[in-house]
Amino acid sequence: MARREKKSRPVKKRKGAARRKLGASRDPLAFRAKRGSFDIVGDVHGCLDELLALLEAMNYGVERAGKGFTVTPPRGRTLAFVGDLVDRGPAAPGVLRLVMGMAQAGTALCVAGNRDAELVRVLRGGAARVTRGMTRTLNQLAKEPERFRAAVTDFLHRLPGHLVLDEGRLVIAHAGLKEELQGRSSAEARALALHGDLTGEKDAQGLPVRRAWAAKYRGKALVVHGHTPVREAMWLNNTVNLDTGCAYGGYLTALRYPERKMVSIPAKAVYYPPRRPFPPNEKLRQARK
Ligand SMILES: [Mn+2]
Repeated sequence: MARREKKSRPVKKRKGAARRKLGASRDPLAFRAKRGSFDIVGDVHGCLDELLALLEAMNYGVERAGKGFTVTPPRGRTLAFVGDLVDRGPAAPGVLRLVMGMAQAGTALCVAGNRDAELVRVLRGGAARVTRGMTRTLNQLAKEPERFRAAVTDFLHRLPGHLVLDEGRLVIAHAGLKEELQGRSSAEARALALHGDLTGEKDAQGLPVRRAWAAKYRGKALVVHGHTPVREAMWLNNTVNLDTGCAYGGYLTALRYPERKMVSIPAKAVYYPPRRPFPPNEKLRQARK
């Protein structure tokens, strides 16, 4: 496991400061006191071109630095990701370089998606079967140096299951998270945040059936999530789904918080065929009742 960053990190005297580095712990409360403005990006799935266009549309400064990027957010803003950086799309290593670089610089936060966790399992040789979308990511990573794969494994493994931000007013979790589990570090909270509330059944397309947590959500914190592709960003109670299926030829979407403004970039191509058409939002809403 790559531990390089530990050696070079200066020791800070301020109490609790060490916790504020993403990856220092999986504590979902490590950034609870972080105020300011966030730009929260939905499931990227290796769609680097769209991510760069999205950053440009939000006035982030982006410079290429070798194989990576130096990204400068507009003053007072922090980028955040709902997870699923990898799988399916054309340029997972580039996406990882960008996010890892920003996390290291303290300009981006990220929570783990189920596909990110799956990639860690695969890279460690622990996955039972590898999907077609993940094979694509693995082929891309095979062209990278071993130390980059090690750094990716380490970075993704250390991602928190969810994050509480803005003094508890904002929660970011890949598949969302009910109020009782927000701020909890338990295995249950992590499993729900990464995979959703699975019933154990499969639908007609062979995809797992999930319980509709958002329809019942009455929590005070705004929960920003992804995981289930929808045609356009979907608000439901105090939750919002930002997975607009970029890898499937949809859009890459960000929520600007606290403004609650959406920014979307259309996918340049259908990178991966969807297993089922995205349901129109109205239908999805009715199905959740
Ligand atoms: Mn997902």
